[in-house]
Amino acid sequence: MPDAARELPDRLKTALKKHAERLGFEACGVARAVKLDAEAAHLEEWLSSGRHASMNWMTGHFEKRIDPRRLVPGARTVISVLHSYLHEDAVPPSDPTMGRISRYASGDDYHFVMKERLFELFECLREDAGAVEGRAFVDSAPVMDKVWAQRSGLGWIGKHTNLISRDAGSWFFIGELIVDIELPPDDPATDYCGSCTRCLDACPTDAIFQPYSVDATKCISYTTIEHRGDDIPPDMRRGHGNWIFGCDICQEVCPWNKFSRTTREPRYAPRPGMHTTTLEEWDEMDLDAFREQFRKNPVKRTKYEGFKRNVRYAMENLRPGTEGTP
Ligand code: B12
Ligand code: SF4
Ligand code: SF4
Repeated sequence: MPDAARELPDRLKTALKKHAERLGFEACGVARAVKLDAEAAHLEEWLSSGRHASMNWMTGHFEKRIDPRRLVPGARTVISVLHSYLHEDAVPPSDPTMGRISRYASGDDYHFVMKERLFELFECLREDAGAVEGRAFVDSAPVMDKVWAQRSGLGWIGKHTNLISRDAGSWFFIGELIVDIELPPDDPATDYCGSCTRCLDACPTDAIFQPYSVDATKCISYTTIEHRGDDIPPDMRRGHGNWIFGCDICQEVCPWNKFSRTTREPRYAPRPGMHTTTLEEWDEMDLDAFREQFRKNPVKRTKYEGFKRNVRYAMENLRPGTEGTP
């Protein structure tokens, strides 16, 4: 390939990373759009062991999930970005009479916010490169977000199974542009967990059943967000403590989060009351107030009944021995 032809993709990639920085992303990296073989085996094993619990949407579109070219015809490159949601006022309270809502759910729903930013990034790429076809994804389709970010050199998948960056910790969302032009790929990131086991030791429900594997049926994030119904076993409910939406424990104890970065996205700022409301106050919240508080916010995913159930479990945990009583 002549030098000039080789230089163009390099220049496009450098420009793309600058645009991403300016748009508020913590990092941006590039990988070749190929079939994921090793990861497909892990996914298959995870699904066949029932670790996905009731998330049956994880079983669909297997071929698309492990091959971006099946999802976006003509795909040649996966561009991954990290978007921090860490905010200094988003600290779930440790006082057991207060409800703990995961940091990621403090402000506006990332699906909308990040997608908008990704479209802006796509426009920048089109302005620089000319005709580019592709799609933007934010946890919105069968795409293995963490795998692509790892392959793009943005970080490694830690033993708690979240992606960790050496210079941005793990308090971020991941999104992608899958496009039909070729850009020079970045080197994949290496694993820096070493002999650490803090996340495995701290998980109150032993959901990280072996390093790099989470059993959703035991994960508080699953039981408080995705699980429908009031049939969560008592020992699992006790593990919730005062978490009423999601769980941040495995990331709170991770030493790499001392390198995390505060978000530059104003829409991720915590809404009033998110981290300062008592369980009793949450328990008194009626349906209209719930709709108002969590409009365009991740908490609405668990629905009013699920949220009230979570609050009730957390209140039972204040009075041990009462779980399961009506
Ligand atoms: C399903 C899902 C969940 C499920 C299952 C979690 C899980 N670990 O899979 C539940 C509801 C529990 C969940 C919880 C959370 N989630 Co979630 N979730 C997803 C989703 C939709 C798919 C993940 C997936 O593919 N799982 C399938 C299994 C097979 O993959 P895996 O556990 O990641 O395993 C990989 C490796 O660990 C490895 N592996 C697996 N087994 C083994 C075994 C061995 C021996 C080895 C060596 C390797 C290995 O291979 C797999 C593939 O590479 C992604 C979005 C997306 N589209 O990717 C978000 C996503 C992973 N979630 C996210 C977040 C923020 C969370 C929470 C932090 C939210 C919270 N605070 O409550 C928690 C974290 C819990 C945790 N410790 O994982 C972010 C993570 C951002 C980041 N920094 O990594 C994502 C990427 C969404 C996004 N776009 O930003 N989530
Ligand atoms: S999110 Fe909570 S319950 Fe799930 S693996 Fe991490 S520490 Fe365990
Ligand atoms: S707590 Fe330790 S083992 Fe767990 S993800 Fe962080 S560095 Fe890896």
